[in-house]
Amino acid sequence: MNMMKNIIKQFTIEGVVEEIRPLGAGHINDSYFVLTTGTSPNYVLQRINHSIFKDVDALQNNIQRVTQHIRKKLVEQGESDIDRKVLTPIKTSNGTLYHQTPEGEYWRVMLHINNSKSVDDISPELALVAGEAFGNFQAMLADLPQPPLVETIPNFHNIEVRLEAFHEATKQDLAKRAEGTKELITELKKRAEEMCRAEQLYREGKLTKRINHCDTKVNNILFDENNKVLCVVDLDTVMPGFVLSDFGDFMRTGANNGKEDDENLDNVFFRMDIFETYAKGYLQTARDFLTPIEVELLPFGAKLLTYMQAIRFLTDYLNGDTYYKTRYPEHNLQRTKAQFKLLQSMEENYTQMCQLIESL
Ligand code: GN1
Ligand code: MG
Repeated sequence: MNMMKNIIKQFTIEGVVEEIRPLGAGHINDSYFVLTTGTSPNYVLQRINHSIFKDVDALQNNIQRVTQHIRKKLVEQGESDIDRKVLTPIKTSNGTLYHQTPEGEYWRVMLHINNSKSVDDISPELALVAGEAFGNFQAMLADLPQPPLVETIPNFHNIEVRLEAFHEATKQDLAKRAEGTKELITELKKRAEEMCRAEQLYREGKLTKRINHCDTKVNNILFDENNKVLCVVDLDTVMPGFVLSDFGDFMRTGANNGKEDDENLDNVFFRMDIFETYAKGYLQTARDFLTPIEVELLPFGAKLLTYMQAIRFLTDYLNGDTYYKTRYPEHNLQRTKAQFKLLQSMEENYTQMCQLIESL
């Protein structure tokens, strides 16, 4: 606590810090809520996971460019209450976007968005506005001036690279867990070729890359008291990619009836009602820039991102849990099982999903 009070002092914040407490449930960075006295703004303090985000400078620079660009758009649109509609990074007294401690830790601060909430259980009505919000996010960033954003994690959503890492993990079997997961490994390998379709289309010049959020989990949208979307958060992975990523990752989280790591797999199945309204909302704000093939591939995107997440969780399990924070020894395995169950449920609904997109 004292250590964190010292860190927050490095940043140009207003007011007097009253309390610092843990915040949120991210798997990568550590987040804290910084409460100040009186009417001064509150803040979010984060320790950046530097073993995952190796180039913190580039990371913070991306976020600065993205938030400034969105802010400019909001001003032009005559929006009010802009500090609640886009993240505001806070600089250190040296003018830098992060603070490095003598121990080599990296910390950053942003304004906390007051009276906001994230939801894990979404309704069709919320899915509609969430779809609009993520479509709008892509639309606003479509004309971000050059140079391109840095890939903060190279090949982040490249399934071919993820599969290589997976195959390597099954071979090396560092944690001696391959035998116990044989069936899952076989099931996932069966689908590998199909899942490389987007990368293949990209190589053939038929599918383009745009700026994506690349972590459109349902809880990365903040809503206000009246369930209006305020803002998209967690901008660490905003980078060029397929729009399938953002559409798919929302489906993976928002349209899952269960939890990402649900211990009861009966809870885990794909919700067509969420798919339908999210797709409607998304197409409303994104239709202008999407190409026909991007639209056609949206249902595939849902499968792809769910599959990719299963591969990533299982790879981490096989490697001995070095990437994701885990709460118990088999956590990554449970996550894999839940993602795989969701994938199977999407497979069952696939024809219907495609028909729906066509009808929209
Ligand atoms: C990680 O930390 P969080 O929850 O924002 C991960 C995402 C995964 C997600 C799975 C940088 O996101 O890619 O989809 O966990 N972020 C990184 O819940 O790897
Ligand atoms: Mg994230």
